[in-house]
Amino acid sequence: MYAQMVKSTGSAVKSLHEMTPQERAFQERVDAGERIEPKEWMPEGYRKTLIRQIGQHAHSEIVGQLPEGNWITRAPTLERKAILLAKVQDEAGHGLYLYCAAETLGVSRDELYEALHEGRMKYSSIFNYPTLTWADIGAVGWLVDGAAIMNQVPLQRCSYGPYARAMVRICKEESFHQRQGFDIMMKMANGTPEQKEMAQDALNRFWGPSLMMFGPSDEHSVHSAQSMAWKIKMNGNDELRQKFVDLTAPQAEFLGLTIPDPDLKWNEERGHYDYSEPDWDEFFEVLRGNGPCNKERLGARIEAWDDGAWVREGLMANAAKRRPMAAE
Ligand code: FAQ
Repeated sequence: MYAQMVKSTGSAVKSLHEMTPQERAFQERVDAGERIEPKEWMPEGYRKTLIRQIGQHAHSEIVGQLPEGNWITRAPTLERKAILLAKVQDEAGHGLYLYCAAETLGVSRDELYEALHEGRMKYSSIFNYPTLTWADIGAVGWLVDGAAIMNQVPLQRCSYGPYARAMVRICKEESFHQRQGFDIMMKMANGTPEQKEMAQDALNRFWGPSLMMFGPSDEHSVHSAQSMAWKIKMNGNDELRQKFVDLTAPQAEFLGLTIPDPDLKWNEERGHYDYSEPDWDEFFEVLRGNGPCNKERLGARIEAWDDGAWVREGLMANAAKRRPMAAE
C-alpha cells in the first residue's frame, strides 16, 4: 500500500572524496556539529529525507490522538479525563510544530496531508492497534510515549535546526505523558486482581508493537546509514530498542508485571537485557496497511479532512475578498 512520497536516498553513503566540493563542505559542517538552517544550501537527498521523516513523525502525532481520544469520554475519574484531554491536545500541538518544521523545507502542509490520505506516506505502526481497555491508556503512556522519548531525545541534537528545536519542546511534554501512563499502570497493578489482570493484558498486547516503533533491525533499515551520516538520525534502530528494553524491564518488575518474553533476562557480560525480536512479519503487514486498525485510522483522518473543507473554503474566500482591499 505504501510507497514513499519522495525517494530520499537509495544509494550507498558517499565518502568525502566522492562528494562534490559543495557536498563536502556541507558534510564537514554536519560532522562539526553545526546546525543547518532552512535557507542554507543542502543536498537534495538531505532535504527529501527530512521531509519524509519529519512528515511521518507529524502524521504519527496526529494519528496517535485517535487511540487515546477513544477513551476521553470513558476515563474513570474527572481528574483522569482532564489529564488525558491535555495529553491528546499536546499531541495535536506536536503534530503542528512538526508540520511547520517540514514546511521550512519547501513542502506545504496540504501536500503532506494528501500524501498521508493517499497512502504515500506512513505514520507509526503502533497507532494501528486498538485501545481496548482503560489499562491500554496506561500502556500507551508508559510504553509508547516511553519509546517515543527514547527515540526523540537524541533528535534534539539532530543537524536540522527547525527539527531539533521542535524536539526540545516535544520531549518535555512527552516525559509528562510517559509519567502519566506509568501512574495509571501503578494504580491498576496495585488495584484489584481484575485491574492487575487488565494491566498485564495491556502490557502483553503493547510490548511487541512498542519494540517495533524503533523500526526494522539495522540490517533491514534502508535509511539508517545515510540518515546517521547526515545526523538526521543520531542512533541506529537496534541501539535505541536495546536502551528501551534496558530501561523498561526494571519498571515492569517494579509494577509487579511480567514482560511477555520468556527470553528476557539480564546479560551480565553484555551489560544489557537479552530479549526476543518482535514479530517482524506482523510489522511489515501493518506497514502494508493490514494492521488491526489501519483502515479505521486513515478513514478517520480522511473524514476529518473532508469535514473541514467548508472551513478551509470559507477562509480562502475571505482571504481573496480582503486581498484587493489590502492593495488599496
Ligand atoms: N512505523 O530505514 P528505516 C509518538 C518505515 S511519535 C511505520 O529504519 P528510518 C508520539 C520507514 O519509514 C512516533 N513505519 O527508516 C505519540 C521506512 O519506510 P519509507 C513516531 C516505519 O526513517 C505517543 C522503512 O520502514 N516517531 O509516538 C516504522 O530511518 C503517544 C524502513 O525503515 C517518529 O517518527 C514504524 N515503527 O527510521 C503520539 C520519530 N519504522 O519511509 C501519540 C522520528 C520504520 O522508506 C500518543 N522518526 N518504518 O517508506 C525516526 O526516528 C525514524 O523515522 C524511524 C524509522 C526510527 C521511525
